[in-house]
Amino acid sequence: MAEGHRRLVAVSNRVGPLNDEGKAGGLAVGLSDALKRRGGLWFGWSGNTTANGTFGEAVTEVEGDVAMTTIDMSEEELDGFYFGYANRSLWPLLHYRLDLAEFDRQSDRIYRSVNQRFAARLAPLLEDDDLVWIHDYHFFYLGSELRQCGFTGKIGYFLHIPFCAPEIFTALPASHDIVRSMLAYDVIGFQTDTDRRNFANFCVRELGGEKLPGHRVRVGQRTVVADSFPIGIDAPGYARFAVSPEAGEHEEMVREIAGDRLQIIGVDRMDYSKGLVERFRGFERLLEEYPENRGTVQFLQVAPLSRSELDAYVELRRELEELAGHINGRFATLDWTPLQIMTRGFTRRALAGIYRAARVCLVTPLRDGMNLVAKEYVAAQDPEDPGVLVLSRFAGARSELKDALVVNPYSTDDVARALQRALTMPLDERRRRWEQMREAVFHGTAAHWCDSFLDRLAGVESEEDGPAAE
Ligand code: GDG
Repeated sequence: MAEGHRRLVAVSNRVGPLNDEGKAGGLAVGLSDALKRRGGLWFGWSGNTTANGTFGEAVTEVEGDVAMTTIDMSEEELDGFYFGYANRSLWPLLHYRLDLAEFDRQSDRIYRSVNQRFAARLAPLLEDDDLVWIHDYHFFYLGSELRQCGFTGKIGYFLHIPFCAPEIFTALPASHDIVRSMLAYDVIGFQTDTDRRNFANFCVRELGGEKLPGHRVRVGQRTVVADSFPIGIDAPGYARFAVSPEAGEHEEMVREIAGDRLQIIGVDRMDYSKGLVERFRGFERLLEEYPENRGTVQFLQVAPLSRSELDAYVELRRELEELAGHINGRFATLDWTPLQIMTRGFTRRALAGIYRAARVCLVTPLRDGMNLVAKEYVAAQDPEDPGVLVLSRFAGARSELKDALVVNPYSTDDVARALQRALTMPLDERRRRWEQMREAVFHGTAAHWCDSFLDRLAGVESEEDGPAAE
């Protein structure tokens, strides 16, 4: 690691956990791995709100070489910043759901002020040769706010979710402010080439910028690197999880309950971007069009509740439960329930065992930055008898997992056909496809993602020859 001597300072909305247990999501797993290997500081929100309505002081806990510094925010800030701007405006917009995006100036104002306050608390903790790495759509303005506080060291930014087409992004009233402020970063990382291109095209078309060789973009006097760095998983670690005793118990349990039936699995936070309604309809179509599957397959959807404070998520849960009831009502027999949906989560090891027991994994988001479930499913398979991945063309993972069965998740027929093909695929074809995907997952690991981003950040010459042009 060329930049090994520099301290890593990672910033994300939620901080920790550092261990590999519990229900940590993709971002936490990738970052905790990086921090455990290199040491450093992890900065973010504590998960708590202050009783007295003020923004809290920074509190630090140290575990080994990693310091975790968190701050509280007020209820009003949480509401405007997190539930409001981040999850009612940015999340739907960046996932191409303009129909669900809400824009109001109050949450825009709070989002900016929370970014400013995070910067004010973080800046005094920074040293000039730190590598600061800011994560995700909660903190678009944080880099420029840190510059306002006088920090002149390297700052990188990684967007975990898609960067939508400029035609969509311009609907956001603050779209120009956001992209201009992003120019304060030295390296801006995206999951895929499509996201990187969308960002560069926005700079060209909306801000009069130009694309330069080496995946750089110039706007006015300011040049930044805007490139893709696809995130991965700790593949060897995950493969070990899948043969751990806890995984084994769960694998056994699923196999026992399934008996001779083939198991189909889906694992997603309950989020409208994951295409769950369309997926359930695809499963229903399978049972309609290919009746030989009635009584011989079963579908388990694990869907831990997420952001249940927001109406769109409450509505989604209602719709999914109703649809599951409808499908079961229509096809169930006394001894067979076709579809089961579970909103409780599992430990990571248990989940690895469940993946291993499933013949097919359905990963059919309508849009997804990457989708780590697809990679985990591949890593968890038994090499002698691997399952089949059905993958949306709109998941970032699609560009690496070329031997998945790729579907258009909006097409019920396409999903049903792919499911039928997956359920009837001969062992030699399953093995051949899985081996290609395994190769990709073991090549593009979380460690690789992290090192390639930080090497690029450490190596970049600052091309700050003045503020971005107006
Ligand atoms: C965002 C982007 C991008 C799920 N259920 C349980 C559980 N999970 C874990 C999975 C996986 C993680 O949550 C979900 O990661 P994804 O990548 O699939 O999706 P998002 O949460 O939307 O993540 C995404 C990611 O950031 C990283 O950049 O890939 O595109 O949207 O690790 O296993 N974990 C446990 N129990 C569960 O029930 N323990």
